[in-house]
Amino acid sequence: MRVSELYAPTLREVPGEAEVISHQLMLRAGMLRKAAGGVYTYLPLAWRVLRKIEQIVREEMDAKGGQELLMPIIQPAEMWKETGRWDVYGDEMFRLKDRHGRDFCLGPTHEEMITTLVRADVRSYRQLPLRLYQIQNKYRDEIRPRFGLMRGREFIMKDLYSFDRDEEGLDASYQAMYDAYSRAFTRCGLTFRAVEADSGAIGGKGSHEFMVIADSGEAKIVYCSACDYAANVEKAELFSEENPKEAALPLEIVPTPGAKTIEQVAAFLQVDAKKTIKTVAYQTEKELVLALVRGDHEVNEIKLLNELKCVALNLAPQEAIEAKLGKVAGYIGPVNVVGIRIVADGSVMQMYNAVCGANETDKHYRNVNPGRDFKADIVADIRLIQENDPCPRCCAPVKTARGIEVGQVFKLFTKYSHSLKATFLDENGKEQPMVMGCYGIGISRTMAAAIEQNHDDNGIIWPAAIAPYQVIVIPVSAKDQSQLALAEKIHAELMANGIESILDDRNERPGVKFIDADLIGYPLRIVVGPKTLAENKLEIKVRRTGEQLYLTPDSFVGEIQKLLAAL
Ligand code: 9G3
Repeated sequence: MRVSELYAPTLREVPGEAEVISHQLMLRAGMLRKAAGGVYTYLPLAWRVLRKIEQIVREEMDAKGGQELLMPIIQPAEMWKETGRWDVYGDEMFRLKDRHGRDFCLGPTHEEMITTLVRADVRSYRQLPLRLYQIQNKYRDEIRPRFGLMRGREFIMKDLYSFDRDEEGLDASYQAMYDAYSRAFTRCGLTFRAVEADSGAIGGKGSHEFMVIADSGEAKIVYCSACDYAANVEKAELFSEENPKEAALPLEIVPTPGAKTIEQVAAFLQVDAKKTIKTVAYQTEKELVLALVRGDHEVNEIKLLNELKCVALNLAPQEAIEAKLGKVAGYIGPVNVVGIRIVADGSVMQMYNAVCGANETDKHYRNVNPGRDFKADIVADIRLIQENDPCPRCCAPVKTARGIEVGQVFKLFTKYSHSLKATFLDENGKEQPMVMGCYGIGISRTMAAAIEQNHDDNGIIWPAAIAPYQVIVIPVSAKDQSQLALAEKIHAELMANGIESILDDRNERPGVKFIDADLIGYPLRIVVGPKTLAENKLEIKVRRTGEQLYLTPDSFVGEIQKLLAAL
């Protein structure tokens, strides 16, 4: 390829709407152009990167028995109605009607599609396990598409679905995918961690998310400083913290004028926040509930939602609280509450002589002893893990980081095979539901994540395995025929040896060429200039390290291949 022919309109300025570096750099490097909010055209350089990521993923899927197919993007509503999900996903689902008025959606995911396909043809245990996957556009009408490809409304996903005869088979598929993901992201040159993730209503150890560690990541993860524990904060479990035993003192109500927040109450009553109970009122689709955590902790709303087995969970609006407890916002508490379910974090139930709201304005209770002064309908781990909390595996302090979710592996068990009646006959001719897993990789998001993790002030630094081209050859002056001729020769020899080279044959000042090469992020740069001819040496620059080295024009290919293998 020649830069003079390449469609990669680079920009000097950073477009205003781009908030994260990967979005800024893909626009500036002439890789991406926006068609609409969250909808992009991948220009040639980006498409070359995406195809490399896809190919790495394909190889790892195939190595684990994956069979690639391609399902429709447009999906009939009927199958979504069969699983009851047509009405669960509201505006996030792109819906349309055909000319006969029949309902369809643009596929946000393909559990319904793949299970409907397999149930028609798989009748016997002999046909299992099956691991079927596709690499295809997905559509989700995000309320606020942003961060470029990180949260788009159309994005490329590899989604694989496994069908096994039992949970043992599912565990094997899950492990196979877990390993394949680790290999694929390693080959893409990414630093990532697999973290335990919330598996929703299915619960259990049903899901891991693969996170590329980056400050711009939307996901918050915790990882242990001592063992290999790592989890999405939504999922991270916690011990109930024991407290030193105290004699239960008599309950008393005390005036706390204007002290509403934990900090205000703790200061007013001269107690540590750890001795207060934080009461938060939530509204589900069924009821108002009170969630209790220790004053220095936060409610983990995903855990609470899973405990309550509800579909919607929001902070209760003032009027809902008043209807049940009166005008006492800021002073609510669990003591003497009737007709409202109370969910308490385990650590609350270990407290002695605590402080909590008295359900009276400007009043709090002291010496509250859980069990004596109030009962909890549910006692569970509903608190949000925080930096330095004890690791649930080894008690060492946990650290927090932000991550970009690039992959997710998920045990579905019989969730879809049950609702869609995808069954097979076992050895004894008994009808059994297939046991499923689903496994997604955000291909386009992985490209963005690679940039988030590999860039500097001059632009992108591509890992060699996914770079749009591996080497750029730059004649210092394209007007100098001898320089251009030698550059052409070098370029041709690289290509002849299977190295993807691009030649910057533009009639531009060398500085402009160097700036563009650094912005686009080719791993290696070979400069052909006056010195090359006079002293018979090629100047090589390694983009990642800035290292400069010299090779002789008649034996450079081997060295270039060695350099690339390490990048
Ligand atoms: C929808 C819409 C958005 C969605 C879903 C359905 C997320 C939906 C979860 C998954 C689970 C796995 C296979 C690949 C890996 C992830 N957003 N999910 O089911 F209708 Cl509008 O997609 N699916």
